Amino acid sequence: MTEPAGWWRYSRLATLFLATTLVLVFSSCSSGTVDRTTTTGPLASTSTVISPTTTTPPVAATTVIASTTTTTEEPISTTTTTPLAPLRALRLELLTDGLHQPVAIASSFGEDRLYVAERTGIVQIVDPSGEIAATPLLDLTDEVNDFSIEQGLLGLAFHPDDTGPQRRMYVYFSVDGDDTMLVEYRTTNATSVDLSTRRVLLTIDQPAIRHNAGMIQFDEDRALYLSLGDGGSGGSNGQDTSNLLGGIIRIDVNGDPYAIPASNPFSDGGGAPELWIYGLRNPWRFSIDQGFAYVADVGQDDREEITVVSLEDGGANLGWSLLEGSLCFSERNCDPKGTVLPTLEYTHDDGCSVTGGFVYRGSAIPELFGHYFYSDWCSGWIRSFVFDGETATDQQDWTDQTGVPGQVNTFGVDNAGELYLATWSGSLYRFVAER
Ligand SMILES: [Ca+2]
Repeated sequence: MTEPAGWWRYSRLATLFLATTLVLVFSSCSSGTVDRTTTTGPLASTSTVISPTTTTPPVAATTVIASTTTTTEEPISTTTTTPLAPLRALRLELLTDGLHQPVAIASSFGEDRLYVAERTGIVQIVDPSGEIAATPLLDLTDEVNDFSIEQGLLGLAFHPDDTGPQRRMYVYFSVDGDDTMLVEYRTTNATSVDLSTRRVLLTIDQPAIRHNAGMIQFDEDRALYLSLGDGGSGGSNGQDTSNLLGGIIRIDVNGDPYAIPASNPFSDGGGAPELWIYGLRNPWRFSIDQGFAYVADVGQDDREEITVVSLEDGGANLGWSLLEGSLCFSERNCDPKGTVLPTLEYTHDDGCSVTGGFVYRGSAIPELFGHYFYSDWCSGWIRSFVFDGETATDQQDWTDQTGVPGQVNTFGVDNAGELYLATWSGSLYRFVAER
């Protein structure tokens, strides 16, 4: 991206998406390549690269269950370990470049198989080798409205409790009239959905075509969280707790059509009972890890931000549109008292649209255990930090090792906790170690 700095001030994300899309179209027509700008932002000068300085190499653990000859004793569990060679570099392994605008990655039905939501309304099945199944899991293209780049099928999650062939899955998408919906389906098996099980949980009145967010996650108590942008109408929905816009909602899907968790901050009044936190502009991607939500909120003119919020801190006000990051936005001399400031923020000299990822909890790269990964849609760098309960520590920029994969739409994890990302141009990558 080589536009002058002032360009951003008067742009909106949708305009950016459209403009960048046109750049992509034209560049692919003319040369077949995309000019990917690498970043030299503030982190670059201070970031460090993980070097294997530990004297005890990380190990890959495998558990062996020893059978016993009697039925009255518990099996004896022993653990054998295989030392791993030192991590030389973090790489992105291309699984496929055959997706179309992938926006969400979910897992269920066995390790490594991924379900990838494409913005136009299709849920593709991708096997561990990167092969895309000939028949998608779900095709909602007749219903999904993908007119604007911020509309379409935007969120996908499976219910973590379901282990049989009939599993509940949740999709969030735009429809005609520009409203958005949260809908539940049940699978018939790992490769098909019973469309007759469709159950509409929510229809959300949207004032405009932008800032629809749409990430769906479950916590350990099996509450469903859905991020909703402020609607893109320029109003103050972020600070208005009477509607669901500009917040993350938390609902219990075991209801008709859902129930309100008693711990929700407005379950007894004072705001929309579904609302969990508010003060958000366009929380496109967030994830939940060990009692915390990592909320990445796409900024307006100057700042991109990630705020780590305890799941026990319902009612937190993350500031928008009083604040953009830690800067006053709607008022020149604002009082940020009562808001939660970002755990991490960066300026638009360093990107334009944060893409939140996940905390790595896999076993293939133990050096990354506990590191939260994220990217920026315009710059394409790959960065991580470790949340220590209060601050973002151990901030690292991995781009020298991974390269810039493109415009990162989303991250995802498989059932084993291994990390993936998908780009606007349709590529799906797995994070792998070079040893
Ligand atoms: Ca904020």
